Amino acid sequence: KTVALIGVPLEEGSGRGGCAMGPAAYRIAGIASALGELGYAVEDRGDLRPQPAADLAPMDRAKHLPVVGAFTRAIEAETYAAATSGAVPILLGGDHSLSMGSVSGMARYAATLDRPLYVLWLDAHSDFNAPETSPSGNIHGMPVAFFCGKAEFAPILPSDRPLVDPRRVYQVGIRSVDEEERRLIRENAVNVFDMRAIDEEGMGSILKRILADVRDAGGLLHVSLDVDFLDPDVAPGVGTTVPGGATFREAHLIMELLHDSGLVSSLDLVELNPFLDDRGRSARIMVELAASLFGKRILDRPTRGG
Ligand code: DIR
Ligand code: MN
Ligand code: MN
Ligand code: MN
Repeated sequence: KTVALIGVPLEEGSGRGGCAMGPAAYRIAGIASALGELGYAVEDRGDLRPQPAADLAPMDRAKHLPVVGAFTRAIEAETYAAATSGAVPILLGGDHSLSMGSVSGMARYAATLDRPLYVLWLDAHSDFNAPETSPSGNIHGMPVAFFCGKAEFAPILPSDRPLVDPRRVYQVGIRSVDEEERRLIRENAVNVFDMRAIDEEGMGSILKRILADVRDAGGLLHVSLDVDFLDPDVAPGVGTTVPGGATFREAHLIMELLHDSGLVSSLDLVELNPFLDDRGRSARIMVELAASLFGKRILDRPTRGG
């Protein structure tokens, strides 16, 4: 089995500098050897470095659109190519606007298999703004609306591309939603599990329900992990920390359940800002979580219920 590392030194979607150093930090934190030790063939495809798209006019309400749009196109193509070659694409971000490309690429791949694409969005934020609703104009707050076809703010990708059904998007860890964005996620029936749901129901029980939905539908599952899903005490290396986040144990449990499910087709690691990190701690935690998702475990345990 092959995993393909795709570096995305993109920070223009986030409104501040630093995320462009993310791919380098993941490589220094040992992502390739961590996955290699688990028995995977690791294919590092290097970093994408597209020129800004000359055909995309700048927009006030979607900052740095020519850069983000050019990345979206390159990421979509590279993710699709990696998946088609039989590898599991792992996007090393870069800010969360990169998911416009990675999820769109996986949606195209899933369509060739005639299987539905599901998305597990692990984040403090819903990232369902459109340019008209965003209070910041930062595109990293818009990727879910984009790949669901609910924020077509420029001709970035072909208009007839496969979209993700928002009812197949599961958001876990949510604790910061903008006023207008709240209306959009409700209208579009996105599945949102906020921190209260996690506290009341438990992370394991929520994840098992989500995975059962994906399995029953014969779906592929794309996982998008934003560093700010984690509590700021666990992972400080991110520009948009929100108090009350997931613990390391909750995140680790998710990763092990994802591995056991065998459903994960692709992964984004996003929003790491090494400039804000504490001696590489957040980068190492993200690598540890990725390794758990790909099968690293503390103890062997008997498979329960097949
Ligand atoms: C806020 C912050 N909802 C915005 N979003 C994100 O600017 O749209 N922060 N994704 O990480
Ligand atoms: Mn995000
Ligand atoms: Mn976030
Ligand atoms: Mn582990």
